[in-house]
Amino acid sequence: MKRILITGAGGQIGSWLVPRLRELYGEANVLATDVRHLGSDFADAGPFQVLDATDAKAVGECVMRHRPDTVYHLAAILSATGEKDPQLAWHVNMASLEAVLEVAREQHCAVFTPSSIGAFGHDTPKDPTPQDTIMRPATMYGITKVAGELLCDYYHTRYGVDTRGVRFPGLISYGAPPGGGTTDWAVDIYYKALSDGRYTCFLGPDSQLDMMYMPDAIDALIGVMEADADRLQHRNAFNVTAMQLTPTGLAAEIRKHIPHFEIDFEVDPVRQAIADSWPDRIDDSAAREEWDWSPSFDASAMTVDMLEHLNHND
Ligand code: VAH
Repeated sequence: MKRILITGAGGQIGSWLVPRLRELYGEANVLATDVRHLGSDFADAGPFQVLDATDAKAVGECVMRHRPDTVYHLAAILSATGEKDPQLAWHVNMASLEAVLEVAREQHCAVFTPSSIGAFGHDTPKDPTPQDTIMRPATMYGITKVAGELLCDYYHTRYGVDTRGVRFPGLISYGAPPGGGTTDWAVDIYYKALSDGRYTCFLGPDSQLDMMYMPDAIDALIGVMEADADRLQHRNAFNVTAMQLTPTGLAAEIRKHIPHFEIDFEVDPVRQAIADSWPDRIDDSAAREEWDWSPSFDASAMTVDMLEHLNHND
């Protein structure tokens, strides 16, 4: 039976991943941790511990107590927030990864670390963006993702640590709010469509980015970690995507259900510059070939499911 430790468990991904892993591996085997206390709902649902993932000693002590065989390391500062304090983003994203990799090396844990399409930059081919290509990101977040990919591959090659990761696109979900990313518009739009019938978008109308519905993202997180290691030509990290969306296109999808929905635009130059440096469409054929990646939700199915759950206040 697998034993799992998750850092950043209270974030947009973690709040979905923890219950899914507990269904799969048993509640007692999945220890959720986060730098802040997540309230009784979270803590009462299974093993939880406050953990600052940048504190190597605390991470080591937590691993020695819980004895996980796999660490899902989700704690990180995202792109837009990272640009407000780049030095903090570098510290949080890299000190925490170093702490996790070092204890994984000593205690023989497998490690999942999410990368992002934010690891690509202006010089990267935009459509399609290959699995193996130039990576010169324009944000501190992207720099930590490229450095993280290289560090994870190094720990695999040099020390044999089973490190794996995926480059996530923008992730769309209900429940825990997104955490200060450039793709947060694709989540906020659904909430505002229901509450106000309108949404003011911080990216321009035709800003196309890769996106994915959270149930597919969770399948990718678990799928890559359960893949047969002998099939993997890549490890850190795999391109994965499910759809390409623009604000105009997603608004049209929402209008199929809320006919009067209106969108307008107040472009945030910082987040627009970040989005402009990212791919239009990534090629995820390597993930499909090496571990059978295959998303289930397109924009239409995602919109039906999102509106249904939000209408029921999930
Ligand atoms: C961000 N949601 O916007 C994250 C993600 C591709 C975007 O990495 O920073």
